[in-house]
Amino acid sequence: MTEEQKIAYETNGFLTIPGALSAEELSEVRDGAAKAEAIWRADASLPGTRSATLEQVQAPIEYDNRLLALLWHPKVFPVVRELLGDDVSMIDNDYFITPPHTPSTHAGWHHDVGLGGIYHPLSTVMVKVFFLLSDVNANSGGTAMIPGSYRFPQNYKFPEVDDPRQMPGAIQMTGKAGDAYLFNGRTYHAAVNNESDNPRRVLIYNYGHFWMKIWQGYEPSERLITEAKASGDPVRMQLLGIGDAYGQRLT
Ligand SMILES: O=C(O)CCC(=O)C(=O)O
Repeated sequence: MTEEQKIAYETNGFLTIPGALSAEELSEVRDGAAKAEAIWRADASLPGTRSATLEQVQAPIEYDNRLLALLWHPKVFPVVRELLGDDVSMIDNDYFITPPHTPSTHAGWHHDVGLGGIYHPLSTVMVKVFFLLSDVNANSGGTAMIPGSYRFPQNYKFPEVDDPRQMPGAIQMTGKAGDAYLFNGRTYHAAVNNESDNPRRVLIYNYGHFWMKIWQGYEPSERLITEAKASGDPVRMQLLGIGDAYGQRLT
């Protein structure tokens, strides 16, 4: 990480990586996401949420290897590894499509992580990355965050609000397709309503430590495990949970 990135992350608990995907990568990833979406729409038994507030293609890495490879994207993954450490691993992954004119938010204010036995304000337990596949402005259903909230005392009581935008001190993550942002899973965040005429499209990759369980429903398929082992790539294997629970780390 650059000094600027370190200071921004330490201050806010989040970081933006403008232009994380080149134009060519964005085009490939959009193509992969469109294929995943088409398969998912054609078969209602495939996992994910289908509602007026969110369409969630669960575990997009199962649908297209271009979406899988974003897990170790060379501009983003090294930052995640630096933040979490060499025992970094995948916790879950999603493709979120927020429909235009949502009746309400799909995600009110929350922390992603609150595990027992850990004092979270001093810990980095999860880091979540968003890749924007569409331009996101302040009214197109993006993520809102409270800067610095990952360090707030564990028992801090945030105000309750009806609309996520009413939260005092909140900022909105906006950006262009191809940009990425990431945040410490303890950073207090929400999604705002999509008031625009266009769907918001984001790929989400959540990382934790190797000893943590992969979120239920996101355990990699036998196919992904077999292919990862055949690749011999230590990063790919570790990210998919292959290794010893308490000894596994990248060198
Ligand atoms: O859709 C968003 O921007 C927020 C999603 C969210 O709250 C989460 O992934 O935990």
